[in-house]
Amino acid sequence: MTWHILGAGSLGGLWAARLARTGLPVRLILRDRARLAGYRRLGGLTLVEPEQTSLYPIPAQTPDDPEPIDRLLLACKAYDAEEAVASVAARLTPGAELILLQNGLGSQDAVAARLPRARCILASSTEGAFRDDNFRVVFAGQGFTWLGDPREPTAPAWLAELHAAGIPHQWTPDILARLWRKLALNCAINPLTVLHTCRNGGLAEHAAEVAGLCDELVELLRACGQDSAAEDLQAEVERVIQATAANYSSMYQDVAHGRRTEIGYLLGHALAEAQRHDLSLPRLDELHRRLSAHLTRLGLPTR
Ligand code: KPL
Repeated sequence: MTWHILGAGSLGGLWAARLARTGLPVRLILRDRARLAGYRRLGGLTLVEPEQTSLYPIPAQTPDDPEPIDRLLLACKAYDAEEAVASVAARLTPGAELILLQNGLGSQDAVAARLPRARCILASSTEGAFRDDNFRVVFAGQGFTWLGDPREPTAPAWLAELHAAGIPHQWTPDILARLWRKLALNCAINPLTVLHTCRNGGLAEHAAEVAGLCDELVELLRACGQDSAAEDLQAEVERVIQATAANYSSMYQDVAHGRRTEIGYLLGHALAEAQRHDLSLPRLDELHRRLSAHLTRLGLPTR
């Protein structure tokens, strides 16, 4: 069965190249004809790895291509997910499967609500990759991808294809706990790196502020029934800060490049859930307010 991949950014490209070089059928879906023409001029997608750099001539198409889609990896930003899926909705076969590789929470429910007949598999990934040019992806760090479907615990047979392609992954019956845990880590780390203009490691100097946010995030996770995601959160946040001390967080990088952030699907989602549970979280509120003001000053969206 063909893998259609929508969103040829860093993670989409990383999956596409590894699946294609395993001999699996892969199609990239590119936004429009201009982008498709640019891709064809380059002759394919380049993946830069520590040991080798290779060009993969993966066939590509635009969203209006007539080819039916049975399996779609949606690898765009959270704020683009709904619109991206709408652009190919008419091509999805009955019972099509989607793998939603978005950060944070909120976009997955919005996509699933639009496609009640499709199976939506949620993914949470720590793989590191970035684009250093058009259709050129640099594999920056080993990571891991958790996959799961909150509505149907049976793992799909195509996980064997991920295994064959060397994509480190595991199926979990509790993907929401993984997504919530990652969301909490990102809420505790990413906004502060933007506001203090520092690498992740710089947050060691703001330990009390980080600890205060972790306390409120734990409260929130528990209120949302995510007790396992709440366990030892602060210790893990501190571990991640140490382990990724030299890195700039993804939100820091977005802001530094003048790109829209995923604030709405991280802090925004956390605070919307807090409100739904009548929970007052003053430190997270204040963080959201400061970050929003900062983004507004830079002319960037706050949602
Ligand atoms: O996921 C991350 C991000 O930057 O988005 C962390 C874990 C904070 C590492 O930088």
